[in-house]
Amino acid sequence: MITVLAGGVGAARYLAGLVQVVPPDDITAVVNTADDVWLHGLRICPDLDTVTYTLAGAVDAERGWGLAGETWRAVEALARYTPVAPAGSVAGTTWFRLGDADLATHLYRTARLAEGAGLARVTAEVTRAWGVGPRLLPMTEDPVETRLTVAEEGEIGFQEYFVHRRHDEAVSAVRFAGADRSHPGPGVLDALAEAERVVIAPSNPIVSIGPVVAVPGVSEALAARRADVVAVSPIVAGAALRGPADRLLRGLGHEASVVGVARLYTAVAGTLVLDQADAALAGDVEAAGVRPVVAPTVMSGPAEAAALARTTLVA
Ligand code: FO1
Repeated sequence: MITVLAGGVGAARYLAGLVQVVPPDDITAVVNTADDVWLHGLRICPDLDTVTYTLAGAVDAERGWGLAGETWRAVEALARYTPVAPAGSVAGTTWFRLGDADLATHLYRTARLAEGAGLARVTAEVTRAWGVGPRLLPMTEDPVETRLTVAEEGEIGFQEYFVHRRHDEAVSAVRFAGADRSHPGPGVLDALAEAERVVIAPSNPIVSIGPVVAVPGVSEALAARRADVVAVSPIVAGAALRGPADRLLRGLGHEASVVGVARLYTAVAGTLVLDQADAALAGDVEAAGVRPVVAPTVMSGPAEAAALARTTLVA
């Protein structure tokens, strides 16, 4: 079994490569849930859904999230109510766009949670409905929420930062509210202990992998078998391939480079796969206490994703 620590788009693409080289039912992904939101009375789990839709071959490939061929009639109809919603109400929120077909996933999940099912069980049902082979485990079933401190207002929620403000704001602190009281989701610690290899996907180390590692017991489980843990840098030539990872790293006082990533992962990963563009920094990664493996990491298509997956298996 291979266990993968996963955020959203980068992890989903890596997993789509991994299923080409390993039997899908040998793969477990432990997925970030600190991006989750309750909106319109619905529980939305963006990273779980991004991974599910990608592995099902149903994702909108250009956006990287949501469903291909999606329509937006519900959210467009909701816009009628936005002007009448009183100050402080989120009922008329349309900046977080829920597609018509995607809504079905949130409806099903929310109804099952209301019936008393845990998120791990509901996730297994959702992935089964989509014919997804790998097992997706929520990092926790407890509420954990990424909160970011921005210059003027103080703390804001993750989707407010990421979607509403287009991650275009300086962040001086990040915390995972509730993480200290949370418990690993069902199966998570076993998946970390029993895997032949644990891969930290090329996801944002601060806001995607950070929350997973902040769940009590996870960093200890990784540290206990650090030699079998291989991380993939999401930073290539000093920049994130998508999203705000480079700016977040700098804002929080880290180096926005493979060396900064290596320093963050030193306690939990024995090996870091870095792109050929960063080959000159391999010595500095080694000096940070992580064994560097230089290989192509940019997943421009399915063949490149499969090649990266192969690299992480032999690294
Ligand atoms: N990302 C956006 O940039 N804009 C959106 O309106 C948006 C809606 C959305 C709805 C459901 C879902 O599962 C994901 C959605 N995302 C949207 C992506 C999401 O914000 C990010 O994928 C993650 O939270 C970061 O990993």
